[in-house]
Amino acid sequence: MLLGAPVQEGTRRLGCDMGPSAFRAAGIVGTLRELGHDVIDRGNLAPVAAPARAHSNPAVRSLAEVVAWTELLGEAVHGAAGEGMPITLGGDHSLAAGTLTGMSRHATELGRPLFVLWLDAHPDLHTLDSTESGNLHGVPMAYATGQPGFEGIFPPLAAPLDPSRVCMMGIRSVDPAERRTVAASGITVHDMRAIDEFGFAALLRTFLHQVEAESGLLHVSLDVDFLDPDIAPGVGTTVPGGATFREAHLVMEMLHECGLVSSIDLVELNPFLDDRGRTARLMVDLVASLMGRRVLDRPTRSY
Ligand code: EXY
Ligand code: MN
Ligand code: MN
Ligand code: MN
Repeated sequence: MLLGAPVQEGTRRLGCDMGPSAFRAAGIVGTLRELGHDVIDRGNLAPVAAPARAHSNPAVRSLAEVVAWTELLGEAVHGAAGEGMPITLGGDHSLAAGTLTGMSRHATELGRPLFVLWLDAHPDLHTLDSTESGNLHGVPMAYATGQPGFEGIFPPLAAPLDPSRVCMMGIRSVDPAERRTVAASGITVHDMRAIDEFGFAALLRTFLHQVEAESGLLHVSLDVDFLDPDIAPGVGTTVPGGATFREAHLVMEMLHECGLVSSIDLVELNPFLDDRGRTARLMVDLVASLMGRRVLDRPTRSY
């Protein structure tokens, strides 16, 4: 099920709210239907306006709007998860606070652990107190893993993510406060240095084996800036040295073959910065690989 989430409030750079339209213009519905999937496009969601709320950190901005999106997406993704695989079309990465709220509730109801694969140049691990930019697309993983300061502001999660069930890949831009959280939290963070040395396949295989061993649900959060800017310019937070075309497709192909993916976020696409839809089309192609497109028939396999 496709959920359009034109979330813009988590970043100052305008354009992410056009992301859902760009995914549709790049043919995401037809591409998935050609692979045999029964695709329901729920259209774009829109939260009711919320009264502005300040925070003791003066840099924090659009807090009320991001909280409203979190509540709305939590409900929508929880409902969609009961009917199939929610694919949330962003919108900036603050939307992951909502999708993870919904999937946390769904996994808890099923009595299964929730795992997250975070594909991003950034760990998005700032708290409301530590963020310097005040852009809330930099905080969703701090919220989802139960870091302090979100209580009473964001909706409570059915169960905070166990950091040992979070794997980040592609990381190459980490702020000092996030560096401290990474060191203290137990989240598995494979920065591009680790990827260079060990490769995506070996590191991902280890994580997927853990998900399978615990009969977990796997939520995949794919930030466009995970990819190298040379192949994906349509994003506001580019960082050189990202995943190549084939590395990204390999990750998606392995995710399909493991059969463990329960839900997906596609975030930070900014069509205003794109090059004639090139990034949008690449993201749709990556989703096709995640959803089973292959050059040759390959058996699914256990990890
Ligand atoms: N860590 C920086 C900040 O907090 O502003 C940059 C965050 C970029 C977040 C994008 C969504 O991945
Ligand atoms: Mn991100
Ligand atoms: Mn449910
Ligand atoms: Mn990012």
